[in-house]
Amino acid sequence: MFKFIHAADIHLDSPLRGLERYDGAPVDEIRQATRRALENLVELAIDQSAAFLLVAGDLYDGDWKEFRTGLFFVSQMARLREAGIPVYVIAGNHDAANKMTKKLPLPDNVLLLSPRKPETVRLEDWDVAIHGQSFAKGAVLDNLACAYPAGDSGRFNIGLLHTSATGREGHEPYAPCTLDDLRARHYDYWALGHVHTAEIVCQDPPVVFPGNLQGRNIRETGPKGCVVVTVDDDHRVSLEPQATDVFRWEVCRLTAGDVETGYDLLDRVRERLTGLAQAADGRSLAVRVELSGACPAHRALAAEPHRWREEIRAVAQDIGSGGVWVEKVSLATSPPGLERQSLDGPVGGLVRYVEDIRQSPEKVASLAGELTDLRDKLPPELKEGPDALDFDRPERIREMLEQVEQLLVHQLLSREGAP
Ligand SMILES: [Mn+2]
Repeated sequence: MFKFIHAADIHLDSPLRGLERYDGAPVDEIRQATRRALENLVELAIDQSAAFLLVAGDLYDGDWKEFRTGLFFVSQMARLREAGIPVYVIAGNHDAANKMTKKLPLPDNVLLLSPRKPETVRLEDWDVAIHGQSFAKGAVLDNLACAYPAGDSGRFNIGLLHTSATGREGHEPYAPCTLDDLRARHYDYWALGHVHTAEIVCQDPPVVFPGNLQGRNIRETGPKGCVVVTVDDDHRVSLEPQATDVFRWEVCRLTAGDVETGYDLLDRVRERLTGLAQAADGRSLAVRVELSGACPAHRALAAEPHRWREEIRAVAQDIGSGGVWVEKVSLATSPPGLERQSLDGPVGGLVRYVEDIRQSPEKVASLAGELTDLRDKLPPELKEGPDALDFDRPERIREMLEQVEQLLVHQLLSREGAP
């Protein structure tokens, strides 16, 4: 029996984005988060007496801005050397061989596999063979897995691969491969990297994305960490995900339904944020609060959105031992059903017109086309990042239409002096 640890996408010293401009944001905690997560990984490997550690690409976020990034990695690997734990690393698209201009000698327990061709490392103590290949350049579009060698018979064979597999939303389609491509190698475990959301692609043989070690923005939500893999004497595998993150991102989605007043809604938000803070187990949290649904409270929220956003921030402030930060509040509630239907005249017509576009994929697509010129004029923060106005995604267009509808209805009704 032996254990090993499978990690990927450490993105050491990558900035965490989305809270920089927040008053009182825990800036140091955020800046150091990827380093603390790496320390947690190293401690875990030592605690578990791991036979070895695998890093399936994107150890670094890119070329080091300063040597300190590399030195920090070296210092952590030296701790593993003292514990007798070897480390096998492949480079991914972010730290591909042609991107890294600075170099430091690695401790002799660390091996970075070749970018030229698949390399095999045999560990006699454990009867293990590790097959892997680093990315030579950032954008590898070839199917690397197909060139991996057949497994050694009798050994526990591991494939170490940075890949988008058959494609995952939000991830560049690098070193693509299918599950059949992987199966054809007859390995006992595929240690994948690149996709930041943890996923067990297949149980038999295990094909695993551990996700990244530390969430870096609101798209990387929930616990982040690595997988502890236990292999018994018959080469049966059990998987145990372990969190290594020190700062967590969450989205709190709340469908308001029957909520009567803004204060009732605050109670619901408080309850949900308390639950998230408990699950975060002492870590600081950045939460995006998304409120939707047709509810009587809508009128009050739509009348004073700025005030209710601040009320929600205030609720977050007194929750949780590690601190809860509201990354953003999205107010997308709507008037209760009856009220909505009873809208007549031009306002009712407007609501039905917007609804008609939202329901029709063709109309959404044609609207997206009309918005192309606007895209070129957007400021950078609206072109990329978590809040980007991404006109290529139909669901984003529908979301914007809903917001536009609410804004217009509210403005029109309050000008008319209607109820
Ligand atoms: Mn990657």
